[in-house]
Amino acid sequence: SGEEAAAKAAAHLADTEPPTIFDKIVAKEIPANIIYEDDEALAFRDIQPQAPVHFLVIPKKRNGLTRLSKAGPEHKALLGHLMWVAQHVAMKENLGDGFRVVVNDGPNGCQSVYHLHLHILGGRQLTWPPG
Ligand code: D5M
Repeated sequence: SGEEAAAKAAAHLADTEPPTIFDKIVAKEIPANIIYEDDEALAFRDIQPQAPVHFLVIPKKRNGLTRLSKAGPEHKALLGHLMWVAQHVAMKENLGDGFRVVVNDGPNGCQSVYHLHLHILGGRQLTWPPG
């Protein structure tokens, strides 16, 4: 039924994990070097830059997306938007010669902040494979 489907969707969206430092950045409770903002997304410079240009793109509302592997069909539009923001800001940051987009997921992916974020790295010749 429609009711069941709605309950299922709500359960999937339930965000039971504790808030992270990124919520404080979204709320402007702690400072960040914000380089892009719209209704759904925020981009700011990483405090531990791994390249001359290194910024993060996050959804303002985590909405259950502690990590990429929590994504459901209801997140598809937001995920697409974050990718669009990544390249849009990369172009504003003069990364026309290329850049890298990284999502670390979970312990094996070395994720440290459990609020989905895209890393965008550029401004130098990157190497492959990563560590
Ligand atoms: O990466 C989490 C990233 O978040 C890591 O590169 C440091 C960065 N970080 C952590 N705290 C801050 C603040 N306060 N401002 C800017 N950047 C921050 P992960 O993929 O989870 O390993």
